[in-house]
Amino acid sequence: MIWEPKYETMERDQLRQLQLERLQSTLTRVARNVPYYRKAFAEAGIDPDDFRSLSDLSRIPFTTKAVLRDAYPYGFFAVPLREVVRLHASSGTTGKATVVGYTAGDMKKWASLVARVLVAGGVTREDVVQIAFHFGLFTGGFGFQQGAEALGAALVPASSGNTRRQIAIMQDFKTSVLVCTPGYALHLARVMEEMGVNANALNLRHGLFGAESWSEAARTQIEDRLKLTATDNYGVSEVMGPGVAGECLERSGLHISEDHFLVEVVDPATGEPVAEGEEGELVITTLAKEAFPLIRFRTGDRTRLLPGTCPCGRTLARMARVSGRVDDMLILRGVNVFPGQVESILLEIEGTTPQWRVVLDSEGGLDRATVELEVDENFVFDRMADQQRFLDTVKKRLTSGLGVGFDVRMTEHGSLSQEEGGKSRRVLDRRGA
Ligand code: DLL
Repeated sequence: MIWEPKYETMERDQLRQLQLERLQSTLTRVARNVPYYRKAFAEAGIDPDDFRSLSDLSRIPFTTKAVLRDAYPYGFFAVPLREVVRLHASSGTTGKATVVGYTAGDMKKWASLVARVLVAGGVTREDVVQIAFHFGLFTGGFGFQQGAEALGAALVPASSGNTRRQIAIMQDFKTSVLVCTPGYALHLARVMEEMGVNANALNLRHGLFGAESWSEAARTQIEDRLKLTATDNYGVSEVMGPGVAGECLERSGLHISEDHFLVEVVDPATGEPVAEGEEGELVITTLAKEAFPLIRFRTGDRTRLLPGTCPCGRTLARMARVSGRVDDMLILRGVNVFPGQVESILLEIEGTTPQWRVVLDSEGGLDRATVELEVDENFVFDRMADQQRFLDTVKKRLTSGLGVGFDVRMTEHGSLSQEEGGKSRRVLDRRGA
């Protein structure tokens, strides 16, 4: 099923025309109402009325997270506060958060865009949807709540944490769809196993996971252990929250709601567009937001646009799964390493778990990277020598796969588990300490 076929299967030419019209009106609105854009357009000699083609966009400067932070809290709002009906904030792991606002019209559109993602992931109005994202300033919980309600599914706002209770709810309410971070899904699977709950006896059919990077290996583990079909969905609070892009059941790329978001992929170093289909930083311009429109927002996320059409019938372009952040890229002795690559290698090795992190230290001016990892509880080492062999294997695979040496250390079970329902922190950088 497709939630809004009129837009999700629109002819590409028509879609481009719609994007251009919406872009023109967004530019006019921000030039009038957001001082930062008024000034930036004036400096770049841009008159929104002269905007004739989507390619003119490249003349407009980028909007960065730093600029948004400087305008804290309301400097980028394009409507007066009295028209705002909801406020959220980006998770703000570095420094101050960014406050984002929504008008009543924005809320309606947001609900619809999340419903698109839910439907693409296999959800119907017959489903019982348990949302184990945090409900609060984070956009995950409330974003999915609105989407599930717009769709007409039975929504269970379980929120994050209290894992045993989540599992009891799943059993008693006959939850058929789980929505949370992939890290929390794995945590749920582990606690379920500890409790002796058989996933086959649950009603789970589909799982929609997002808000952090996860690998195909993590997907396989989630599917095997929770007995559901797992899809990836992507969003950014500054841009809206969840509902920006999501996989359909083909699971070959995330369909971007291009009638609402104009995307570019640029070289993070130069800001120039990459060649078609190449990986780079995703840049998003909102096309229909009223309270908090953004022009050429640099997400910091690495992805690429996929060629070809999708058999599901949607004509919306697809992006590859986010491979990592532009800014958590580790440079170790000149070699670029992304956390997603580390995870892919780790999870191919029997006995590893998705609970891991890289700790960076500086030793005599040289970077030292140590991968700390929790080993699967059921993976018992009979002899010390077996444990050493395991660690050596991990070390060898990381080194040959990534082209740079790593130390590997096992940590106590549970020591790296992320805060319940929260996002995992993959990198601990102690080099400057
Ligand atoms: O994480 C919005 C969201 C909520 C998306 C629920 C999906 C589901 P922020 O807290 O602002 O918003 O974090 C946005 O999270 O720039 C990415 O780096 C990362 N991210 C989000 N979805 C994915 C994904 C929400 N599917 C930041 N894969 C983004 C990889 C993701 N990274």
